[in-house]
Amino acid sequence: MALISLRIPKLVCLSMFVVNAVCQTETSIIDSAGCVCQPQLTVNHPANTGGDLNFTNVTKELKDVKTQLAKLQETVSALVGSAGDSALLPKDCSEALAMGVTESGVYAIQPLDSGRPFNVYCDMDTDGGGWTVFQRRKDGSVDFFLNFAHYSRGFGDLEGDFWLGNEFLHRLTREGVHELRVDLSDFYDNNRYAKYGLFRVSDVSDSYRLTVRSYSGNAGDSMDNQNDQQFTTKDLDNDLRPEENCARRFHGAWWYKSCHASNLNGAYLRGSGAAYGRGVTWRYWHGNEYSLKTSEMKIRSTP
Ligand SMILES: [Ca+2]
Repeated sequence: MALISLRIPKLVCLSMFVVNAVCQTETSIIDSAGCVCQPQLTVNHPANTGGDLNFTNVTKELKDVKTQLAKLQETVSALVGSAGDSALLPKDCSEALAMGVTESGVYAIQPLDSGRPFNVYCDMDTDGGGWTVFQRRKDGSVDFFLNFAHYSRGFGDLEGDFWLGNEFLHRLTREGVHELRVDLSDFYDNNRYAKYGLFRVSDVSDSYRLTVRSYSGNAGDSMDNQNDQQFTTKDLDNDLRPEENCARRFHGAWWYKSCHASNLNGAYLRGSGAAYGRGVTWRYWHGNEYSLKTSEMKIRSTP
């Protein structure tokens, strides 16, 4: 006698009449709720007549199962899709903070534009938290003397020394008002900061021109000199110094004018005696011949 063996999951209702009903029993073929519940179903071949479940019925049940599986797959796909939906990501670290994230670290964000999400380091500890960090110098382990394309897309390690990328900076600051905070330390473990009420970076067609205004803090205003300047790298001279590239002269990449009062992407020269203006400098704290130990630049959207 030919047999067709059909394995179906226990306690799953497969009837087209009752969906998602709880089966009454594991042993009956069709229970009172109209469900097919038996874990292993043995069906007679049509040639062997008799019984309620003939081949036609089983074929119909199989079609129903197939339909329900397809629907289930659609539902699961939709759920997985929504779980990865960038619309659920915060637009920046300040929104992440508002959503309840209180630990500093790396998080995915999605600015309010059509671009892709990307990872940033959120500083949730300093000055109320919610800061999206875009630059860090910590130990000199990363070479910052790089070209325009590197600075556009960013480089380094978000947990260590890095530049997030001018394209991301533009995407983060194109809408709304953002403040800038610069945290600095020297090799005597002194800390200073500079804060600016307005910070914005234009797009690549304007060479990521900087807008920075409204200083407060205790490090001195060493960004004002760079306000309204385009970004200059060793391979793209956008500065106002004629016949010389400020990035090459001062071994950095910055919003040089002609040239700078700060050079936080400069060479990591470790403290005093650094070559004039070439180190990680902040003129109105330690002057141009002292290369700072650490630097962090971060932005936060303001309500
Ligand atoms: Ca020049």
